Amino acid sequence: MAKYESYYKDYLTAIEQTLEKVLPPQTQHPGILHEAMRYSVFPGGKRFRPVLALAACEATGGKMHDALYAGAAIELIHAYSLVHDDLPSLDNDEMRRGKLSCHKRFGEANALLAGDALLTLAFQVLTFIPAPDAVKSLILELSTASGSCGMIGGQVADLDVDRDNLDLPMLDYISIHKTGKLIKASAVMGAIASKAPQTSKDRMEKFGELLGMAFQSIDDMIDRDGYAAVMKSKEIRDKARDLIAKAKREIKPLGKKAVKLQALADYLANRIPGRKHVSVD
Ligand code: GRG
Repeated sequence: MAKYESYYKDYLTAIEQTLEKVLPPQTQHPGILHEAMRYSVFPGGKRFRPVLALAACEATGGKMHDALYAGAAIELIHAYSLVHDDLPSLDNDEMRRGKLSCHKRFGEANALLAGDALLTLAFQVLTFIPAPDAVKSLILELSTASGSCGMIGGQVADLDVDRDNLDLPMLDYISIHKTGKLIKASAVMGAIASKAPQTSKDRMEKFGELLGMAFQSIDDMIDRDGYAAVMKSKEIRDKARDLIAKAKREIKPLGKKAVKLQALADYLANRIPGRKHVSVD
């Protein structure tokens, strides 16, 4: 597959433009807060979740532009979660994406508040979509995925876990909630944005779940964390490949419309450490 950045260039350009549009300029009062918000969003990482939302939207019959506000909202939630996760009371990370973490650059109070404001902005952005029924469904999906029974629930479980007695069910719970729910929501929100029928939303839900699990497994292999504590590298690799293969089978019936979604699954497969391109069909 062509390099991720060039293959998804049109998506990535549109996502950056949308984020640029919705984030208040740092010249707007309170400048320090808007600067900290922008600092945490630009330059971004892979933008995997909004890319997934746009690809899911196209795969289910929409145009990528239909999912831009949904994608931006998801990325704002992702950015807030990283800002808060880096705080001294959580992971206490000094660096993020090769630069100082938000609290190291702006102070702890400003980082906490920038995270709050990114979270709040995400839901405001969803109201820019001119379809009230879709907005309601998108708010429900995003709030459920990122709330106490989703991403935050997973983070709390991760904090609580006894690191000397890790087991697979607990790691699955953490992975599914902390990482998987927002990735699943990205796929489902793409389908909501395309006004897809329930069958397609169900398909995106399954696809997103599988991809979310694979994403965390691969991340743990790269970071030698999480699953890497209880599984051998080969086992995690096989598990990730199996999840991705299942995900790809799930969207096969969508045909050519899903070519970019299929490619996203391949992109993940290619992130599995220790291998060149693998076919996961
Ligand atoms: C503290 C509210 C709160 C939530 C914490 C998502 C999360 C939950 C914490 C972030 C830390 C972490 C390593 C989570 C696992 C999910 C994950 C792999 C995040 C990194 O996502 P990428 O790889 O990052 O998409 P980029 O930089 O590409 O955006």
